[in-house]
Amino acid sequence: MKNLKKIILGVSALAVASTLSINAIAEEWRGWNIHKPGYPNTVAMDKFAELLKEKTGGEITLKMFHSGVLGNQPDAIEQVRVGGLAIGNFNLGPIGPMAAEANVVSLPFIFKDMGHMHRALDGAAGDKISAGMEKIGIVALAWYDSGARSFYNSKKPIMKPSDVKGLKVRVMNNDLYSGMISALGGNPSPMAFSEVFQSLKTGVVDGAENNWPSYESTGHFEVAKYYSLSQHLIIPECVCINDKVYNNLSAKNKKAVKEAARESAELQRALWEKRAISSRDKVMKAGVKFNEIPNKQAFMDAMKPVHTKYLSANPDLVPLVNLIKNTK
Ligand code: GTR
Repeated sequence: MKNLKKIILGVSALAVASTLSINAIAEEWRGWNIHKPGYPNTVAMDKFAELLKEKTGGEITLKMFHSGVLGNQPDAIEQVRVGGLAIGNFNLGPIGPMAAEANVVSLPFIFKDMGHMHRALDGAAGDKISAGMEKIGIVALAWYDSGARSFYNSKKPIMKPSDVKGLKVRVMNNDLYSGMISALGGNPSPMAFSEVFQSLKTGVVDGAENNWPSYESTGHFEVAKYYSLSQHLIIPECVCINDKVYNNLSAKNKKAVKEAARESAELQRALWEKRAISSRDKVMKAGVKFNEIPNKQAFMDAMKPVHTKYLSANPDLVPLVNLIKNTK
């Protein structure tokens, strides 16, 4: 009897040990992405999963969930923070309210153009932003592009700041964006990305703001025909991972994960450039009423109070803002 017990214990210990070693060598991660199939980020995140498997010799696999099926973006960010999800492709906009340093990219017109944003993110400012994100449990593995966001609406062309007056404009969840619309005299309406089409269609909101590919892929162009090239926000995106998941990896796998994310970012940026053009062409052909902004400085001046208010409430971020502004 005693011997039998010993044997049973021995066998179950062996079973536990082998499960542990299986867990140690094979990890399956879940990843969140808001975009549809074919969108540059979707293709690039699938590539990331493929490279991850290849570079870790199958030790890590990533199952991607696209089209926001795992929930809205602020919730998904929270899930990556607490480890309910391992990976997400996030826009820094909704990360900003949780990580102060990441929020500076949401100050309107802080970047002059895409080149300026890339140089800042790839340099010292990017390191400070990453460090701020690590404080909330998120490691940024690589940066994706998201173009420049401009206003669109169903009512009229926006040529000057006062044209926004009285318009109900959807924004992402971030007080800086609400402040930006209020500064122009509009009514900000924070709302999940997935709800915007219906809200535009039924007149719950008059307009929103986004880059060409999202304006096109969501079908917003069908229900909000005026696109006005304000380019007021250039917000980078990240391939983000839960810090514990990342820090528990072997040095070899950490390197593999970073490499896979960076290679996927190269692909995303190349696809982005093409998609920005093809999306613009597609919506133009569909009859979108497009206009340039004759005097962008007027928008910068009108949105200046957003910077002043934010930096007086967060004086410790002034050096980071200056670092970005002075990045050549
Ligand atoms: C897109 C971005 C998404 C999401 C969306 C939005 O450009 O890629 O992550 O932030 O905008 O407006 O909610």
